[in-house]
Amino acid sequence: MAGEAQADCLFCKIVAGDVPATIVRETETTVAFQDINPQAPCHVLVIPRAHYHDAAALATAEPALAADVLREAGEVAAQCKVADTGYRVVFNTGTGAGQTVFHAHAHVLGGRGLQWPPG
Ligand code: IU
Repeated sequence: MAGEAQADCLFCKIVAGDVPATIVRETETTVAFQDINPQAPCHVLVIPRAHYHDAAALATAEPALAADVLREAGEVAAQCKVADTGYRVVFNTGTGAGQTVFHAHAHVLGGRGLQWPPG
């Protein structure tokens, strides 16, 4: 069923506490944790607790939950103290765009200059 935890999903395991992560914020519907391979001084992933393959699937099935993830991205940026200087929220979607973990997640990146267009 849509949104159900998947036994083979790394991020579902982080939500369940079965895989360790450095959690920086939690809400009833989301978890935010440090990316294990940070690409910026602030690099935090915000995920819905429920499992969706990618951001589009999440937004289609549960738009309010997608909004929770976006709101939390802003809270993370404030907590990282990058909200004023600027930060980026990225949803890699599909292997061609670099998605490697197929549980919807927002990358919150900040604390350094960010180039445009992204690579
Ligand atoms: P992507 O957009 O699917 O490529 O992002 C997945 C991210 O998950 C990537 O930045 C990894 O560094 C990160 N990550 C993690 O934080 N902890 C892990 O155990 C694994 C990946 I595997």
